Formats: sequence, structure tokens, C-alpha cells
Amino acid sequence: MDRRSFSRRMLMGGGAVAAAGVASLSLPAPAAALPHPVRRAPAGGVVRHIRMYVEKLPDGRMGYGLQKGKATVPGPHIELNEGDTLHIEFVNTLDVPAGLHAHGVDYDIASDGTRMNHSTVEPGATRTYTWRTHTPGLRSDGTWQPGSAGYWHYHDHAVGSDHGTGGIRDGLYGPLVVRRRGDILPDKTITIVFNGMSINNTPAGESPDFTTTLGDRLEVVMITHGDFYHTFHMHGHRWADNRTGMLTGPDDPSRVVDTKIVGPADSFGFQVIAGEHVGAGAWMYHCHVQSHADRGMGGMLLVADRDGTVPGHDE
Ligand SMILES: [Cu+2]
Repeated sequence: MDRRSFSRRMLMGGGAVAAAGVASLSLPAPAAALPHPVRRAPAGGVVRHIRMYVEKLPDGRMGYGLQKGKATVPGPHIELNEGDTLHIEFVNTLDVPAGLHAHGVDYDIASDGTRMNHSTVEPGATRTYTWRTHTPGLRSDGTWQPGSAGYWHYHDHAVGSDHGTGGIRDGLYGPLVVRRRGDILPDKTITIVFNGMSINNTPAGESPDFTTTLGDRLEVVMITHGDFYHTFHMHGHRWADNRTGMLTGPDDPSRVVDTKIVGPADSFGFQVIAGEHVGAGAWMYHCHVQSHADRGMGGMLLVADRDGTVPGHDE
């Protein structure tokens, strides 16, 4: 059999097992059927209003919430499409000045959220912050202007110090995702924040587990705060080290990784098909600095089978 007919037989699906290595050079691996059709982000241009409360939690942490008494750590997932504008009516229920400072989006100095330009909020007071976003395109001088799309975040910049060191330490941070028209939308998004030696301000050994279902398109927003550098690692899953965390095609030069070095105020995100090529199970995610991992900087991504069980997981 010459090489040509050999390859043809492989294409027809009748090749010998020993030839699989040859075939994989030219043929894509057969994709498993996925449970959900791909959905894509629409064009932006919408003006939205939300109300956000900053609150002290009963356990001593602080958090942001969209309803009074419902603050969480991390704060609410805020998502915009390039071209959208968001007005945030910010209510400070703390007994110290607080604020909201965003990364990645466009805002006037009055929405900076810092004491130096009088954009923090006194106890009991309310202030409206406005975040704008824009699409990419050519500037008038012919150079390229990036759009606002990205995996960003917001945080306090006033509690404890003029850099919000006390507020961030106690939980005042959250995810901010800006999508580009056509970006693939996830079935589910989770936020993982390495803050100091904690994950999402949970005590050591009580780091959050996240549950998803085999075949779901899971989005991870990963943010870092505090004083330390970490290496974020997830077992069994990989992503592209670029804006979306996904490759656009076979020629996309982005590096595919399963570990990423992160430092304070870093943020990135990616999407994976949960359990793709590896199956359901209790997959760890953790900081890969060994002493950090040993001190509890890790949790589980529980990928359940379609029947809801997580094989091999006994909790
Ligand atoms: Cu670490």
C-alpha cells in the first residue's frame, strides 16, 4: 500500500491502529458531541444601571452586593459588551469611606474611586460611578486602538489605606468581564481569586469547590490580590494564553498552558469544555508554589457526569 492510499484509508476510517500516529498529523481528532450549541456575544451599545452595596459581613469580611444584605466575596459578576455603558449607584453601608475602582474600562476621574480625586463615598452616602467601554478600531492617525474586551476586575481603593489594602484584604473585589461581539459565551462562569494565601477569602483548607457537568463550556475568571506571586494550575484542562483563553484556529500562535504565573491585581480568564478528553471527576485547581499548596491554596473542580455523580469522589 503506498502512502497515498494508506492516508486515504485512514480518512475513510478504516486505518490500522498502528497508523494512528500518521493520521493525527493531518486529521483533527473526532470531537465529542457537546450538549449545548455555541452562543455568541451580541454587539454592545446598551446603557445599564445597577445598584451596588458595600457591606460588612457577619463573619468580619467585607463584600459587594447588588441587593442590601446580599453581599458576597468575590463581589457580583459584572459583564459588559464592548460599547456598553454601566452606571453603578454605589451605596456605602460601612462606617468608613469606601469606593469602587475598576480595571480595564473607561471612566472619568470622577469615577476613579480614590481619595486623591474625591471620588470615594462617605459612610451612609451614595455616589454613581460610570464605566464605559469601546470597540477596537483605527485611530485617526492610522494606528490601532484596542477595544475594552478582557477579563478585568474591580476593587476598593479606600478602606484601610489610600490603596484599599484593608478593603481588598477583607474581600472587597470582584470580576468584570467585557466581551467582544462574537465572543463565545460560556454555559457557566466561576471566579477564583488568590488573595494573599487564601482563595476567595475562605479559611485555609476550606477553599471553594466548583461543580460543573461533563461537556459544559466552563469559564474561569482568575484574579490575584495581596502581597504574593502564585502559579495558578488546573488539573486535566488547558487553555490558550491570550485574551479569550481560546484558540481561534489551527494557526493561532497563542501558547497553550495549564499553569500561569500571577501577581497582585493580575486577572485573566479562559474557557474549557469540562472533562474534555479526560472525563468527569474531582479535578484539583491550586497554586503550584508548593508551600502555598501545602498551606491550603487549592480546591476542586467537580466535573459531574450527566447523571449528576462525580466518579471517584466520596464527599
Ligand atoms: Cu501561591
